[in-house]
Amino acid sequence: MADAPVPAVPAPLELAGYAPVYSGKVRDLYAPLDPATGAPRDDLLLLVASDRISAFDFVLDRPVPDKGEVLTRMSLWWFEQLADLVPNHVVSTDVPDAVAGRAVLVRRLEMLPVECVARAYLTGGGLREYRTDGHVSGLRLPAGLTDGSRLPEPLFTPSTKAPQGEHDEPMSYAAVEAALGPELAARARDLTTRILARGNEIAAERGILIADTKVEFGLEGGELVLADEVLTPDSSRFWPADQWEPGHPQPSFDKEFVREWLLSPASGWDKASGEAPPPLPDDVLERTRAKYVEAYERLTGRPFAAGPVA
Ligand code: PZK
Repeated sequence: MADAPVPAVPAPLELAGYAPVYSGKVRDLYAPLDPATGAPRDDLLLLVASDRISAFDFVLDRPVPDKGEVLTRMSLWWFEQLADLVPNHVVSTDVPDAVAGRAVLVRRLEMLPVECVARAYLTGGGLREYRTDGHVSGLRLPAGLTDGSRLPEPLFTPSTKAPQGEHDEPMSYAAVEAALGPELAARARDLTTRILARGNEIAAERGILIADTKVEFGLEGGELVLADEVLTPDSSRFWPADQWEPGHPQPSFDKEFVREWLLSPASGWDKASGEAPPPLPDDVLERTRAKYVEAYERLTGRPFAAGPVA
């Protein structure tokens, strides 16, 4: 018998009263069904964070317990911290029991066709651009910066929204203006950099640096509304502040144990093989869960407790 095709992502959960709309690598979107007609509503979405984790561009086989809840709560907390800067899409955290604590009902917005990225520290793709010609996203930077250097101020480094499985490509600011119009482009740029600056003002006092972040905006009545998850370790690079040392790649606050184990002889995995990584052992999953919880508790000053959002 022929093998069944291996799905890229698991089938989304069956949720009574909701229809699946879209599944990403680690999150799923549903539309609530109108109880009167049974038809999907076009004004609301249920955003569900799973416990899935990715590393080296693979979604790993085993979930990290409570990851979806920790990231959902962290994002909700950031929305509150940012509420004076930008409105957000949140409607309610009253969600089905099966996804309690890790789902949010949101307004369905017209999403911008641009990935809004800001960088406060130089690494990754920004560092590669800098090494090529001293510019990042068309902006000239001082000489002598290295991997992990703090930038004079957060930079807006937008990218294209690539189809799933492909990598986003850097986008010039002129291309953002062409896509959005100059007024909206300037507003998106200002908000994106201010969100990261505010994030770092808060996080640095609590031992976490946020190197860069990707935010999603939608439009409502011509105004930008902050959507999706914000300032989580899945949308941002979190670094432990006490280990920050420019000149080499910084350890990841959340994924360090995962990457370390996958690259160690214990995993038996060869990153260069193109093969999927093996399942993580229990202790690596447990220590990784503890890092997500630690990030949440340090940032918010609140103890993490699984269950419905109060
Ligand atoms: C929306 N995504 C990304 C998130 C996924 C994919 N408020 C909104 N209105 C309209 N669209 C979106 C949102 C939000 N947030 C977000 N794609 C569309 C995404 C989570 C799971 F599968």
